[in-house]
Amino acid sequence: MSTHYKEGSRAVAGSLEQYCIKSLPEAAYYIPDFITRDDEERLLNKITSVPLPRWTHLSRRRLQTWPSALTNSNTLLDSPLPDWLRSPVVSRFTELGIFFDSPHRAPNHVLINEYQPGQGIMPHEDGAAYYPMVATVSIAAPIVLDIYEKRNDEERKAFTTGDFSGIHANDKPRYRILQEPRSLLITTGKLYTDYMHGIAETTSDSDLGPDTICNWDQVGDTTPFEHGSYERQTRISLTYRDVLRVSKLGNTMKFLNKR
Ligand SMILES: O=C(O)CCC(=O)C(=O)O
Repeated sequence: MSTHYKEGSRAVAGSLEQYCIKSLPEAAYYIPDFITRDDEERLLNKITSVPLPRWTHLSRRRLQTWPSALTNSNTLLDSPLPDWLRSPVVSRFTELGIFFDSPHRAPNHVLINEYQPGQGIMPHEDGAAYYPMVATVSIAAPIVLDIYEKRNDEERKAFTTGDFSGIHANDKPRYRILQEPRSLLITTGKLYTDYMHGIAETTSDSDLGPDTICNWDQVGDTTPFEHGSYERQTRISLTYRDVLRVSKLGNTMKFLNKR
């Protein structure tokens, strides 16, 4: 069993390695055309046809949480992801060996963020509730993800407590990753734990090119960006994670409801 596991890990590292963004600290992987246009359309249809209360409206974006939000103690009530979020995405993760080493060997939680032009997300870190790996499928439009260094304790604290008073976080990002629709971006390791990420609130992403975008040579098609910028359109991300603490209470409640 353990031998098989080790062999698997080596194979995984081999197949993922070709997608590694080499100019970043360890580690990020970018895979253009991870899903097909049909897959993208199916996901879009599902996401946009859920009942309105499924969306949480935030000031700068809206959000769906699957299968449910975490409890106050960062625990997930055990419940499977719906089929449309599992197939084909999670089966492709399995083929690539992503989440192979995570506690549940697969993602159990998905956040779906929708950004209109001009919307974004403040630089932040994803925190300790999750195994340190995020796999992000982008759909509908491109967007640039900014990566920031965490520089001091005060800033670290602000991002943990959410109290940004006294923090001037408008420094330039250290790295920028261009995410095309249908692509997959995986961040893990030191890049996950020691850096923050965010999306600028802008109506156009500019200054795009080989010197400013760290995955430029891995972008599937640079034609839309050849003038160095593009106008934002509505972009949706699906971020897959493995929540460390899972309570069986979720299944018990479902059982009781069925009786
Ligand atoms: O939409 C994205 O690509 C980033 C989302 C994000 O930062 C998060 O869910 O923590």
